[in-house]
Amino acid sequence: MTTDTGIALVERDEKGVDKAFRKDVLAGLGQAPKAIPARWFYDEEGSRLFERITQVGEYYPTRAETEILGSRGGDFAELIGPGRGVDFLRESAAALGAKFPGLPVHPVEADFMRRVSLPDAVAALPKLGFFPGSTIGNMVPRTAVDLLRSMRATLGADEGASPLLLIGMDLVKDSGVLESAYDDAEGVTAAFNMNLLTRINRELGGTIPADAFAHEARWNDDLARIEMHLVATRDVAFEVSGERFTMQRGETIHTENSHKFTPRTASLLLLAGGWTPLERWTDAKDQFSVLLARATDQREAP
Ligand code: AVJ
Repeated sequence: MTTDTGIALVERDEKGVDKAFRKDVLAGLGQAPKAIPARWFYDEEGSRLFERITQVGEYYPTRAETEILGSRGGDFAELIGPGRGVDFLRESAAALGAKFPGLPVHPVEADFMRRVSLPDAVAALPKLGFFPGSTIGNMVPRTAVDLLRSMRATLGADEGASPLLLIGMDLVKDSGVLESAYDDAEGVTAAFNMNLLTRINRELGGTIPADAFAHEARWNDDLARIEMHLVATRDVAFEVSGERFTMQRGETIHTENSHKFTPRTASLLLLAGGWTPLERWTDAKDQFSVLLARATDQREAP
């Protein structure tokens, strides 16, 4: 992968190992409790499994968000107005170009956790950021605030017309519904979680016995989030990149957080990140929300 500036996004060592992956896995397995960032789920197989998750019956977020986006086009158009540049992922660029021949598409591949420099073609346009899927929920609040702030910078807040942000945020609901959404009967989410071990074994020369681990989705009520863990079902020892690790039965590797919001916590998170909520929409069953926000101007006085 390269960025728009041609700088390699993935740094590899002489053996072709992704250095950041190895660093995160070794650090994560070396700490207590063990935890590995969720971004490493998405190798080719993980991305394919995530696509399947969006289609299983219990995983409601994608359907609920798609319902909102499909039914509220008129509201968005009215509030957003014409003439804002939109940025898209490269994978969807060709498809979008074919579907909307009149829409110029400028794909940029970059790490969105940092300020991204946008193509010159959209430099002068007022911007609308679009961040669907409740991906913001994968971050702990501190990191989510950092991301919201870097989005302000990417979209040119404090440099002319204030940018807008259309963002999907999943809602707190019955914990049984949430746990099923992250532990579907068909086992697709379990396969998605377990694939991380396969990836570690393949890419980092790991010897983790997959049969010693089970997928678990837990609702953490204090922090309002679903946690995904890989639970050791027996005492286990293994190596990764030549380093040895042991786990006791019942010990877990924490692999993902998916925070859920109420209208107030969603609003507070956006405000903390420098965005003022303007409007909020939900699907018919009130499962998921999409919010429109405007970059808040800096001010010292109340
Ligand atoms: C794409 C990150 C929003 O947290 O719901 C789905 C990922 N993990 N099932 C989510 C995911 C397990 C998903 N996000």
